[in-house]
Amino acid sequence: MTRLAVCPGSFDPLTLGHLDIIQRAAKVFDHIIVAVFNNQSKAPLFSVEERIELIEKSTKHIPNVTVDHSHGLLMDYAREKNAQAVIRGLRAVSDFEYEMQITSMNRKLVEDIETFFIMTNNQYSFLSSSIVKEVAKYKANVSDLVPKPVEEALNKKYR
Ligand code: COD
Repeated sequence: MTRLAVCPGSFDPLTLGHLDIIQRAAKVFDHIIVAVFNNQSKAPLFSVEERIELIEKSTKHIPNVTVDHSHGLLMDYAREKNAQAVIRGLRAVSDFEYEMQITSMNRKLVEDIETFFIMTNNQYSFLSSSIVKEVAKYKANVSDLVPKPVEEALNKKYR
């Protein structure tokens, strides 16, 4: 049986922290779908199409990763794709409460798709898309925070 996992997120934009989680998950599962969702509580900088393109460019070295998007519920999407798992990244204890709440609700919606948490590499534990956007806006160097295609896209946005 092919082990398929969905890696959901806003990815606005993809950071090296996200990429770290995707790479780790891709070693464990046969196939990973990185799925872009709009988080209703965040106003996006990049359109869904831009985010997909940036993730595709940044993950092209990982053969078992594909990129998709959805406007619906995560668990409906995961079930539709016949996924066995949802992957979430954890940076610090502060992520835990939010993730636990979401995971409990997702499990109530669909019982038999497990959520797996992967701890990020320590060097990315402070990193978030919001922090990256904040510093990029002031033209700081973000080359060690995001993949090259994202760095170029941020430079263009804030030129
Ligand atoms: N290191 C490791 N992991 C990281 C890092 C980092 N530096 N930064 C972020 N992550 C992890 C996050 O913890 C998360 O697991 C993933 O990477 C994506 O992060 P974000 O910030 O891009 O995405 P989120 O958390 O905004 O995504 C939330 C969703 C869009 C997935 C969520 O809102 C959702 O499922 N929406 C669909 C509607 C739905 O089903 N809602 C019901 C929920 S109960």
